[in-house]
Amino acid sequence: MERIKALEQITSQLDEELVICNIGFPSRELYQVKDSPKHFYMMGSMGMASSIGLGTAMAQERKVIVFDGDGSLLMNLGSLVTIFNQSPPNLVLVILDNECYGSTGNQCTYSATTDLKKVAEGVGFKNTILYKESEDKIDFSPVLELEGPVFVHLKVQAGNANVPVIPLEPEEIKERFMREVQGIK
Ligand SMILES: Cc1ncc(C[n+]2csc(CCOP(=O)(O)OP(=O)(O)O)c2C)c(N)n1
Ligand SMILES: [Mg+2]
Repeated sequence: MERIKALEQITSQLDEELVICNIGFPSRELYQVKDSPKHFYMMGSMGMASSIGLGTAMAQERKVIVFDGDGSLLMNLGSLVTIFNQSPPNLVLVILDNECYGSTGNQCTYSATTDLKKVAEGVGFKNTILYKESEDKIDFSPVLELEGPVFVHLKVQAGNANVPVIPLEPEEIKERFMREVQGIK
């Protein structure tokens, strides 16, 4: 499955959940398929989506879905250990694994040889789910019913959709997200 299709299918099954998305094309693709004040697009740093998701999950009760990349998770693997040990029941970490740094030209990561689901299990995650690249339908409801933290390993095709950059300033994204979390209209 293409990454944009995975994002489209999963977000169409979400309602009140907050979403934190990885830098680069994943955020651009998510913005293209669906924008919402419930979305926080991480436009600066690799590796930080999972940490921001952890903080957001711990600070309030709504469910938080993090879309992270294989490269970004590998850059900040310590975050996985912290997430497991803090164990927020409302956090779902979805790794969109295309086995490469897709947003910067498809340079290979090590996720073809290091199984990220097994890494999460080794860290201690009890609820881990794999969606293979060959799947063309994602039923996300079993994931949403599980107690967090949940680790979803979603293998996707390499390649980026032809989508424009997000026409919002980082400050705007942060401020509307904070208003949403605080329940301010
Ligand atoms: C700390 C840091 N290093 C490098 C970059 C440049 N960079 C932006 S996105 C990206 C690739 C991200 O790969 P991955 O997390 O696997 O996501 P994908 O684009 O493959 O979906 C890189 C290297 C950055 N923004 N921040
Ligand atoms: Mg990647």
